[in-house]
Amino acid sequence: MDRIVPDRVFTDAAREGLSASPKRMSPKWFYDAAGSALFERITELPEYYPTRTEISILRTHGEALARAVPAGAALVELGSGASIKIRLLLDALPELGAYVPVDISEDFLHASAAELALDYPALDIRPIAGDFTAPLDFPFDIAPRAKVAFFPGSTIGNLDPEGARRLMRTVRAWPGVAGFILGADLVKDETTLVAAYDDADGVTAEFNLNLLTRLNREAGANFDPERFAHRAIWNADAARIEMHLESLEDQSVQVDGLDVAFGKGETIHTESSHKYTPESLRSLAEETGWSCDELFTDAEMQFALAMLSP
Ligand code: AVJ
Repeated sequence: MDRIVPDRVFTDAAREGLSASPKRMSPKWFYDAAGSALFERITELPEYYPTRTEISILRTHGEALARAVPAGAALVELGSGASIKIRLLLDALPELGAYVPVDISEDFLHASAAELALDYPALDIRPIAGDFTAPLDFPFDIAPRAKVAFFPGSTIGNLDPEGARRLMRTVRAWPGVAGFILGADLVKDETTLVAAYDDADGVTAEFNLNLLTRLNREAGANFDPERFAHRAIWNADAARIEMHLESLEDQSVQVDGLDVAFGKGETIHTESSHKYTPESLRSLAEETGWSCDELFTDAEMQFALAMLSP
């Protein structure tokens, strides 16, 4: 069972989001076991450039990034998923005190931690299952240590500007905070952006539609995924890609006993993925009490990794 979130919390979020207008669900609900596995497939798609671009930046600048991590510190990764990128830093960090992966998908988190332990037997790995936008409960022996946050993948893009600032300030206030390595996807041409969220193989469509399957299983809903379609659009004013699930007909769905009516063409907004410019990323950092020591990008300026200090 990959439920760290009691069903009630998910069900209440569904009732609330599907009663709202426009209808919405937080993208954090994508990551049940099936959704986490689908996301890993997305990262390997030819159209989905962020993961491989960020990995190339990590390969090029891993040594410089590692220098921002004091000996004995805890490296805390927010939304650690399969814990793949961290390996590029770990190789340059023989004196790391602990690695603390934080992820909402509990089974996936523990499986990934176990796999990492096979390759790094001397590393103290201390997973925390949970939602990283809520205050983190560090284990007693981790709490007093120096900490560096690692938030790659542009997951910060899932937060609206207000939420992003809130998270930046929360991390800034961690006891012992010594740095922040932050990855963000950059604004670019619309064709490249839309293709990354609407791939030819339909993996992203499956990832989006999997939310309906999860609602059926965990929130007592009766969606027919065949009656919905995946949509990805670039909202230039808000500098974000939006994913929606569009109802292909007028229909009514039950969710935990609640009647939810859809008009044909009506959507559930399931994700926003905000894109930054080097300038907007620096401002986000500086407005929230960080100083930006380095901003590494790839040659095509597709993706940025910022090295911040308190
Ligand atoms: C995990 C939030 C970084 O926004 O690119 C990928 C999630 N959604 N394809 C992103 C996602 C659709 C991804 N993040």
